[in-house]
Amino acid sequence: MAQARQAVRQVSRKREKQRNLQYVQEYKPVKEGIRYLRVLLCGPVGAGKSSFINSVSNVLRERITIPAVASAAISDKSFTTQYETHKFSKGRGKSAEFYPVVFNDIMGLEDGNETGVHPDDIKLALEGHVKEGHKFNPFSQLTKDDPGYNQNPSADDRVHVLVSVISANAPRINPSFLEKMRSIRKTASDLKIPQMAIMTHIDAACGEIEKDLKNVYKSKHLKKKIKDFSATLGIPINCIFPVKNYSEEIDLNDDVDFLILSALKKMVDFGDDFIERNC
Ligand SMILES: Nc1nc2c(ncn2[C@@H]2O[C@H](COP(=O)(O)OP(=O)(O)O)[C@@H](O)[C@H]2O)c(=O)[nH]1
Ligand SMILES: [Mg+2]
Repeated sequence: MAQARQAVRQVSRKREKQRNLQYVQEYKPVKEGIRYLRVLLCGPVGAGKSSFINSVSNVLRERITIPAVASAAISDKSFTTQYETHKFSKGRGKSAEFYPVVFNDIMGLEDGNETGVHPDDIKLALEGHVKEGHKFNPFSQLTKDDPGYNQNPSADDRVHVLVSVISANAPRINPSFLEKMRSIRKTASDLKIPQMAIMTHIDAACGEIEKDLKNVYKSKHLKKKIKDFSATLGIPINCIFPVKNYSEEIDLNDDVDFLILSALKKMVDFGDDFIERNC
């Protein structure tokens, strides 16, 4: 009996995954002049931002793809705070194009002004004022005369959804990170940009989840983590999505995909609402 119930659950999860996959693969912004729905991932070094972007690439393209962003050389890579848009190719050869959902990531929020991107620069990024390829300087903010400053951002240079990225395995959230994140979230709220969060490393944080990702909604430990995070950052619990990123896997896995897709679908929905109302 229990086995039969489990089998039914498994089938319905697979269906939901397939539905969400099709939904994000087929998504297109309907507003004229908007080619891209832009998601900005924001969080400390090592939280799993690059891995999430790679995971989205794997899920959308339905195979393990070569990482667009390497995470191995963490010491150098993480501090090259260049503003770069990550796109995912759709189709192959001559007919290749890009999915309309694109990602930027900004890191190093937790280390004071020595390595992190200044919150004011992140605010400029939200409004689309940061040009592609601009290298953030933690010691001096981007100004209007800078070549990296985009004077006239188009509607798709702007950020359409802000996602905080946090590791479930971090012992505590750094207070200086929290303060900066709050100030960025305030700006995003003023701009009416929708906000949500993903909690990564859920496998590393909880043995039960590591054994079976399907235990994600049963884990008391994770529930508490999400509740605490919601309280400190002020993001509602239902806008915090637990994910396990692809890191060492050789093949795709339905349970990993399921969580990535739940988060991704929400990003698309939130971003699309913003585009509809404000662009
Ligand atoms: N176990 C596990 N490892 C992860 C997860 N997400 C990222 N990692 C690993 O954590 C490290 C930092 O991730 P990375 O994506 O580079 O973080 P970033 O600095 O935020 O871009 C890398 O070694 C990843 O393989 C996850 O969900 N689970
Ligand atoms: Mg990274």
